[in-house]
Amino acid sequence: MAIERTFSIIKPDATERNLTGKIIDKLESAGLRVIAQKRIRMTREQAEGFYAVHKERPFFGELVETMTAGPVVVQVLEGENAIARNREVMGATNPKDAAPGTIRKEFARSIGENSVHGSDGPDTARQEIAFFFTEDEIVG
Ligand code: DAT
Ligand code: MG
Repeated sequence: MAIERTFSIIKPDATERNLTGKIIDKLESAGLRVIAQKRIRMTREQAEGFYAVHKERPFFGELVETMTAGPVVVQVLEGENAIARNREVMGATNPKDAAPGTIRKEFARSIGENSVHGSDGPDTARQEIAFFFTEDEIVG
């Protein structure tokens, strides 16, 4: 299995409840290494650009509000099969459907405030990493 990189966000609902460390523990325990990380406040423009693929969806306004409601922690994760592995440890988008032990099952408040983002494929992973990080900020 190839070593991959993926992009992750610890969302405002989680930073607000001081869950950053618990979430990182879940990621690291799943075999993912944090090779870049910073805590930022996402601007409205960044949130709209990052989630542009969803701009026609009925929840887009709520999504942008949620992502700009407080600080986020953006990360690059590296590991074997990192993209799928991260999606697995995150759990389903709706915490009601998330498997036991996943981040969203344990921590998410709702489908909108679901604690984490993770890239869904190799192309989005590359784009999303480049959206928030320069190469020199990534220490593999
Ligand atoms: P995921 O974050 O699991 O990749 P997605 O890409 O379909 O899910 O949606 C992006 C985010 O948008 C999701 O994490 C939370 C929000 N969202 C998705 N569906 C929603 C809904 N029906 N109501 C409110 N927010 C929603
Ligand atoms: Mg998605």
